[in-house]
Amino acid sequence: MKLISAGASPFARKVHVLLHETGQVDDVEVISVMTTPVSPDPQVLAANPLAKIPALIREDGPALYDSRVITRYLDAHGDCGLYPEARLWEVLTLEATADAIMDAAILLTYEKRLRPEEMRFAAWQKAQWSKVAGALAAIEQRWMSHLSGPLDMAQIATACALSYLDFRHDDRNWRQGHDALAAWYKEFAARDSMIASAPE
Ligand SMILES: N[C@@H](CCC(=O)N[C@@H](CS)C(=O)NCC(=O)O)C(=O)O
Repeated sequence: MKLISAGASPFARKVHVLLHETGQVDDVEVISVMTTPVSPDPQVLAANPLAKIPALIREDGPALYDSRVITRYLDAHGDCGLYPEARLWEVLTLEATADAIMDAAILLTYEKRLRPEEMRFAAWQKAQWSKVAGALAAIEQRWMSHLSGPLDMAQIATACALSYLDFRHDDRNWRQGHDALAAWYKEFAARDSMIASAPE
């Protein structure tokens, strides 16, 4: 299998952390690309019509895309149990919450790095950050006991989302008002899988 990826992508990092945690690193060759909405990489486009990473190229079927599809596939492939049946809907909902943090944070990154200064829209930026803030508050209030349970894909996604906030939006100080989540993340970030996949 080949994984189209980029070092800075939190969505791709979910896949890398899963591969490390489940001993599947050697099953996947990583193809690193640089892609943006305004300058899509041709290899990404060939694998995913939406031109987004990650994408997983398989020998026995069409390329898979959307990180949640890839992680679910690799979890099944390695029989890893990161989507446990007994907690499936909780895992999927928390993973979706973490992915939504990434979506809003990435849009803010594109706004800062790609959009010409005179075209930036402060109210829209504020709205994107309010999605991040709402998701952080919900996790802090409702999901801490889930986060401290056995390892699953929702925990991995949450850690990748928080790390991306540090990486690109450090100035927003996401830890403020989220003490429990910050403490949980500090511990999770020390895992070998997180260190091995840290953004470049
Ligand atoms: N829902 C997708 C989101 C993936 C995504 O937004 N990836 C970003 C990089 S972190 C990307 O490829 N952006 C290029 C674009 O939007 O055209 C997933 O979970 O894989």
